[in-house]
Amino acid sequence: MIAATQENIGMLLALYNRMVMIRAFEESAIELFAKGLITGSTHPCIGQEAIPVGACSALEPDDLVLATYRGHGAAIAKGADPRYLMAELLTRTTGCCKGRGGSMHLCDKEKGFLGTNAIVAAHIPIAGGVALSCKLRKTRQVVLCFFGDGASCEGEFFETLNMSALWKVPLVFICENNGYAISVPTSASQATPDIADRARGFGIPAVSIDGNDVLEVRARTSAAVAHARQGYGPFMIECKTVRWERHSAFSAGRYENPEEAQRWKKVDPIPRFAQRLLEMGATVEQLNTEEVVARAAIQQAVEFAMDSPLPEPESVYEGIFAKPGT
Ligand SMILES: Cc1ncc(C[n+]2csc(CCOP(=O)(O)OP(=O)(O)O)c2C)c(N)n1
Ligand SMILES: [Mg+2]
Repeated sequence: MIAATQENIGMLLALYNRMVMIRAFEESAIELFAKGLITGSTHPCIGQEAIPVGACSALEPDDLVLATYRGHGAAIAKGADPRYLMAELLTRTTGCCKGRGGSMHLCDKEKGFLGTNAIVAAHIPIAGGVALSCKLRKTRQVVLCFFGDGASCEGEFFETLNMSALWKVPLVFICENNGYAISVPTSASQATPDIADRARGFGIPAVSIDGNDVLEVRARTSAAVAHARQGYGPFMIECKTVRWERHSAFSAGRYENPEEAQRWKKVDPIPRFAQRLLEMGATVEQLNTEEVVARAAIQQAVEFAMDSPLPEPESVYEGIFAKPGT
């Protein structure tokens, strides 16, 4: 329980700002995709903002994060500049990966954001390796790995659970259980209702929580991060949430039932947190100010990206291969 002091309200308003910023970023991404300005695909995390914001707010700045292709929000929550992220979505030279990655491959090493990945579950063993490196080098950093319910059916997930538990690496698994893998509901792919049970099977402590409650996500992640930092090994938090109206900005993965497509709105974490903030003593003006500031930052990010050049065709191999010896 967080006391309603002015200092705490300031911190909570900053979380609210981040959630609105992510929402605005995703709304812009959908708009730009519809205009044909984003090539490939883009996977909004609309309705799931409480998870990256709550979880990343429990980290120290030098802790490390890996996420999925639905990871724009995780990148923003870890502190990556939305201008460079938006420029990456539009494959501009100013993008965080110089326009080589696009929407599904965002990275900001300076901010400890080690990347999103288009291959389902492929980043989970990478996160295990990063956590092992932190342990061997005694850096005291903790690694946070976001992944979906669909990814939790992949062998790489189980292998990483096993080895990370065996080697007690400082890794926190954050499952974003949004109930669907494209068009497959978890009821058709999971034998048990809680994905957290799988971690327990490997001796990893795990909890299933309401992923649309940003303060719950923050509190649980803080405890898990402390556990990992103290050398007790991995921890898993299953955040139950509801996916937005389709899998990606493409029409693929739409819910067949139109009512289901709107289900996320009933549990939207942003108005829910706004209500909580008002009850804790924040004012409507304060919330409005955060909203205006967050949306203006994304408007600037879009303008920055649109004004940035596309890479020259002859630069196609630049920044792709490591130079020998580096
Ligand atoms: C190894 C692999 N298999 C299949 C795909 C195609 N694919 C892309 S997203 C996705 C669903 C993943 O669902 P989930 O892990 O629940 O994440 P969500 O999209 O719900 O965030 C699939 C099967 C892929 N990208 N990689
Ligand atoms: Mg899913």
